[in-house]
Amino acid sequence: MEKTFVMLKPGVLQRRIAGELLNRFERKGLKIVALKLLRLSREMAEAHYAEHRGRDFYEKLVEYTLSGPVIAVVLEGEDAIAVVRRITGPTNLLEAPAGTIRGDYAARTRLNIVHASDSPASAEREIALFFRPEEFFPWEDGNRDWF
Ligand code: FUP
Repeated sequence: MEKTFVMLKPGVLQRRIAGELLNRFERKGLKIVALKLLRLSREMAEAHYAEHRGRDFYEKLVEYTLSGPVIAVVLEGEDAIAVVRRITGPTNLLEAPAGTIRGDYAARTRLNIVHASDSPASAEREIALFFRPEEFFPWEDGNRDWF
């Protein structure tokens, strides 16, 4: 099953919408297999956004990412990478339709409140940057009949 990485950026906790956003992924049927609250180090934020180093928005983007704790999540499901990107919406806030996370909540592209992997290679890299193998908890749907 495909895995993808999601980071709920500092604006999510500040706006008290962490539960609401996690619910969007869960109600679609994606499985949470790793999750933690953490504050990034500058090294980690720079490694995460390495591809953007040198762009005019880079420093402010890193600053925003460091401005408070983030929630890091690994989600699992069929075509999880594409499904999650549909739920988060496009990077450019003017293109993000209502009903997507960015369309509903992002007021500026640079503050687009959520990150989601955009390819299998970036999912693998980002998951490895944020999680150690022992922080994964795969589980089965065996208890479904109980509720
Ligand atoms: P995404 O994969 O959708 O997060 O998009 P990118 O990796 O292209 O961008 C990472 C972050 O850089 C975005 F969350 C916001 C910021 N960004 C800008 O501020 N301006 C831009 O033109 C592009 C990206």
